[in-house]
Amino acid sequence: MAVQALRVGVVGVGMMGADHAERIERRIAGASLVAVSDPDQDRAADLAGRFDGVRAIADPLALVADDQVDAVIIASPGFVHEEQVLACLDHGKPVLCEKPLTMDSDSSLRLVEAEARGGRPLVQVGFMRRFDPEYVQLKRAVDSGAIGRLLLVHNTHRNKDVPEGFRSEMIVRDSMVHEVDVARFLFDEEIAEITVHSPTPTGAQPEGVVDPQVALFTMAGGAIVTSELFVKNQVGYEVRCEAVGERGSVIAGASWSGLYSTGIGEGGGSWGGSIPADFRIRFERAYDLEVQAWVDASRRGEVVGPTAWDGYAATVVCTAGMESLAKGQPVAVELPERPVAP
Ligand code: ISE
Repeated sequence: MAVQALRVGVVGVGMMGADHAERIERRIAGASLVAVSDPDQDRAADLAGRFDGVRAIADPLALVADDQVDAVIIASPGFVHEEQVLACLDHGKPVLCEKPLTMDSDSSLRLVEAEARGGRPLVQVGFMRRFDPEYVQLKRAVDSGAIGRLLLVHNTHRNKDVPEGFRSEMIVRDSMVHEVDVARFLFDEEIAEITVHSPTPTGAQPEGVVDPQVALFTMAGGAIVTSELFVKNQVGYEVRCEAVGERGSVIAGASWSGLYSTGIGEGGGSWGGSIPADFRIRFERAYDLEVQAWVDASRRGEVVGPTAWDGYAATVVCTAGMESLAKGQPVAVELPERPVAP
């Protein structure tokens, strides 16, 4: 392992990027924050000013190219990910890119191909549920055979609120993308078909916003995954996943769930403990473990966790999901052969 700490630059310091910058500086071993970049230069300067020796660099591509930056976290909006990840690949720098990898399948595939051409894996995608201790245990239980063959997975994913201007397809691309990755992760299989249903919408969203949504994924081997997405439940953040095998089931996230009392009484629901409103609290440990794993692997010259291919496959499934939402029909998911390094 390299003796030097990994010098990290963070591109995009909105809610998630600022959280990661703070994490690198305060909670991650073997790494230090050296630079940040954001189109809002005041925001970048404010954040940089909170830590010693951190520079705000206006141009994100200049941050990537900077010779004081060894590795990059990208937490900018998805529509600028392609050029920023490509820049990391061109400079041979490890990159942790927040989801979605990109906004459309072609650009995600271009990143997979560019990484394969470079002959060295460099991209980890920010599907942090794979690092959440409960999801890790659930995956272990499935892989150990303890519950027999995996037959069904049921996901619940509820957010308290969403920003103004939220649209129905963002539920698929920004929220359901996590369940897409969870399904592929648990089954070690691709998703063959997706149907997104639109039940009676909540009156809390503007007219025309389809919330909640219920998706059915048919896995390549025939198993079914259900995913409820409800992004304005007005109460708190609830995410859980139940895997059902031939002889038993396992749930991740039960201790963070409202179950019977969500929405009853003042100040949000509770069940044993409290239900946070914010995903950064629910998944704080997962983010810490994810970023620590990325730093450790980068210092070894490796990539662990979700790859560019996982990010690409998720983009393809979500694109099919948005088509299904619009047409009200199942849509098949087609993936090409996975590119390999020459
Ligand atoms: C957000 O971007 C996330 O990634 C959260 O994990 C998810 O729960 C939320 O719905 C997304 O908007």
